[in-house]
Amino acid sequence: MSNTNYRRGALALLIALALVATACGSGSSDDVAADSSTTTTTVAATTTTTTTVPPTTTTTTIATPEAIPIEPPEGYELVWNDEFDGDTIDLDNWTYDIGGWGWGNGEAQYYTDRPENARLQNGLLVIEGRFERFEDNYYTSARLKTEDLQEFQYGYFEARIKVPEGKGMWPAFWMLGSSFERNEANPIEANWPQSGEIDIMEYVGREPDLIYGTLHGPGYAGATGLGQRTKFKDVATDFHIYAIEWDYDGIRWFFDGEQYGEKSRDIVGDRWVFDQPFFFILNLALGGTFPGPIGLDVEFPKYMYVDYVRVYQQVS
Ligand SMILES: [Ca+2]
Repeated sequence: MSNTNYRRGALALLIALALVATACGSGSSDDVAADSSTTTTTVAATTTTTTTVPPTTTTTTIATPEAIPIEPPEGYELVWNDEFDGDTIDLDNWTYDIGGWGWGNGEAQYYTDRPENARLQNGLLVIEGRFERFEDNYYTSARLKTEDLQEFQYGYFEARIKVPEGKGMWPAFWMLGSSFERNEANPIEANWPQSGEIDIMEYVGREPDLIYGTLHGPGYAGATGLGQRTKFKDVATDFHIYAIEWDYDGIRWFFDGEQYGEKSRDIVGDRWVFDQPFFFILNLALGGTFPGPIGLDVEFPKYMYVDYVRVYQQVS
């Protein structure tokens, strides 16, 4: 999910397209050239843009889905979970990534920590993608993480999630290595992918029947990540359980309890970086190089619902 290099080309393309759109949208550059015999101040006036963003609608959410009891896999026990049953997000478990710089992927949203974008309702974590002007962005959403709060090495990790459909939607349940560090002065710079990334689930609305599970590390990041995907019709119409089983030997991916992929440490030799604690990230990105542009027919707000996150580890 997190990435820098291979997506920069597309980001540059998006910026170029935006510049072209701005130039065309002003509808005045020709007029300026024709009417002005000098290059004086008329340009500033004609390039003023007005942007109308429709008001956001009142939020709605779905009812609590039928409960699934906590049931550790054979040989495992529950070591941590968040069922999202309270009134407010538990800040002993979660913190926020905040900002609108594209997150290395040309993403369109500004991530906030406002309840408009992330809250608990009906026993669910609700992440809401909104079409609204915020700072320099035209969309908002949320990205929650357990960094420095809940980090785990090895185990069986699962979340029950209902993803939103629609072109440009990019919900994800994933992990970064606890050694991950971002350069605050230049956030695109980080020690990724050396720090490692485990994508338990990625979903892009333009491929509505596909679920992606991927590893990123040194020499196998971004477009060359070690991935697999599984096909399931109408993924976005219901809750599903997305999980991995991770041990010293490798990582295996599950969709509703069925294994659909496996990556063993042997395939990358000493470039395997999955022997340290990792933290969780839950987010709904909007647009960007992996999902592509947000569809013109997409109706906001969009919701990603998470019923729980559960961590099991082997009984010692
Ligand atoms: Ca719940």
